[in-house]
Amino acid sequence: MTASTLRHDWTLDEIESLFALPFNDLLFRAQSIHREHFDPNEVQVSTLLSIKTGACAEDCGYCSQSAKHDTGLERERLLPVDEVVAAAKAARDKGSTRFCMGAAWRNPTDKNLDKVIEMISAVRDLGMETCVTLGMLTADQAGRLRDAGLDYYNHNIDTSPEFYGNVITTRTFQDRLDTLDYVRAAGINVCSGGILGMGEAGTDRARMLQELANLPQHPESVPINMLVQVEGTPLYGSDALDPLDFVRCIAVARILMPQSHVRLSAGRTDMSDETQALCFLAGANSVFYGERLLTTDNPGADHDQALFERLGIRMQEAELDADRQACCGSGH
Ligand code: SAM
Ligand code: DTB
Ligand code: SF4
Repeated sequence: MTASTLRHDWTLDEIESLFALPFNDLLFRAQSIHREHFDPNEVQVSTLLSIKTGACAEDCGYCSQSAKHDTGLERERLLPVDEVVAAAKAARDKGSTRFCMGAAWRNPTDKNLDKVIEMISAVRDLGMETCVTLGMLTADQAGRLRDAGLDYYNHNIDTSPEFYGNVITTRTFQDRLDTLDYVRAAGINVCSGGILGMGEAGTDRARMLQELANLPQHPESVPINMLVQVEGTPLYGSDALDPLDFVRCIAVARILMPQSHVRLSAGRTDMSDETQALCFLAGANSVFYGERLLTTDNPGADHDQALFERLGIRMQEAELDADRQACCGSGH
């Protein structure tokens, strides 16, 4: 299948029919498509760092960092560049190839962006791929990030347009799409996905994937998060999702967006190794790696290395362009 045959016209009925397939049929189909486009035994690994923590003006119902929820999280100002570089080096030394820096902002100011651009340059110089997630951007800010050499911008649509207002009231679904447009137009790789287990219906999961798959270009990276329940957030106490429904969602994402990296993202500490193995079989080929996500725990690198070994999975090398290969090598 070439890029030109990728579909962007999936109907809700088609997607719901995929979800309704017997589990084995769905996984077989997803794994077959996965193998057409990727090495089935290779997983991309990214490491997260919260570069500005807490006191966020948005009210996202799942998030530990909203100023509107009392989660006991200690707020931190923007980290100094040398601390960010030290964390990136440590991640690189453990085999991570992409460093994702997250800030609890509704949107960055231009001054904020100057500092983040310094961080991007310094992390690039380590031979790592760079990703940032800073909230809403203007078209001009997206251009500045592109000029700084940023590889990926993460901005999740989080859920279906219909369920969105149940989770977030301080911005609209359309605001998210607008930022994704600016990022795409600037020529930065798009990382966009969502969260499962927030009390959404099956149709909302299908609608969320439909929105992602029917973007003019599929996001290069699609993080599928299982809600990490944080005490003090409105979504704390939501009914847990059946792990097999999570696996189904990964499989459908793989079928709809065959060339994208589908990331088994937050929530892995609450998943068995066997559930994670099923996610890889369903076509997940990326994870967050390292003991911390942004403010919550992730399985440690040792645990993941042992799991990869049990499954015969290799960690993917960084995909740097020729100039950066010459200057920085593979980063190891
Ligand atoms: N403030 C920026 C924004 O919202 O785009 C960037 C950081 S924000 C923490 C990045 C993404 O992490 C959110 O869009 C959401 O999908 C995911 N996320 C945040 N808290 C989560 C949680 N408790 N469980 C699962 N995913 C979560
Ligand atoms: C994404 O989809 N998940 C990551 C990343 N993109 C920025 C964040 C997960 C955050 C989980 C909760 C926390 O650690 O605060
Ligand atoms: Fe702020 Fe992002 Fe958390 Fe929403 S998800 S409260 S925008 S840090």
